[in-house]
Amino acid sequence: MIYLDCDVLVNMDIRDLWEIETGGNYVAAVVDEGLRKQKLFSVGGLMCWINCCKPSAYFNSGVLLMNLAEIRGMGNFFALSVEWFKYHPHTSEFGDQDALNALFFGKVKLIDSRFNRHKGLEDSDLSNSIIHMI
Ligand SMILES: [Mn+2]
Repeated sequence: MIYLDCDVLVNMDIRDLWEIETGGNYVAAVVDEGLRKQKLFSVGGLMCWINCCKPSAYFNSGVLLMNLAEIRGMGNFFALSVEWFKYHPHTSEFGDQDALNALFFGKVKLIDSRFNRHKGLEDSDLSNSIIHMI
């Protein structure tokens, strides 16, 4: 299943995303540039560890290719999400994105940045991309 935020513009053939092999992973997604640049021993980096995973593996949840068969194998995903929020009431900065990174950690396929390109990046080539506004 493909999930797209409401603030994305698909400026490419969506089949390029659909045809990516997720393998045994829960999801294929693009690394979150904002967090990837955080040093591990920075406030942002440590918060990332506390919430879910290492900054270099933290993905942006605005564009997802989800492997529903694998995800269903986790059990009751809704209950797992609620449980995660119960234990992270004060540290979660990015809400659902933190929860997804925590629950999918270790089974994420990171894909090319053209599948979730942020509009604000000056050096971004927006052709043949999925453009994400925020
Ligand atoms: Mn968005």
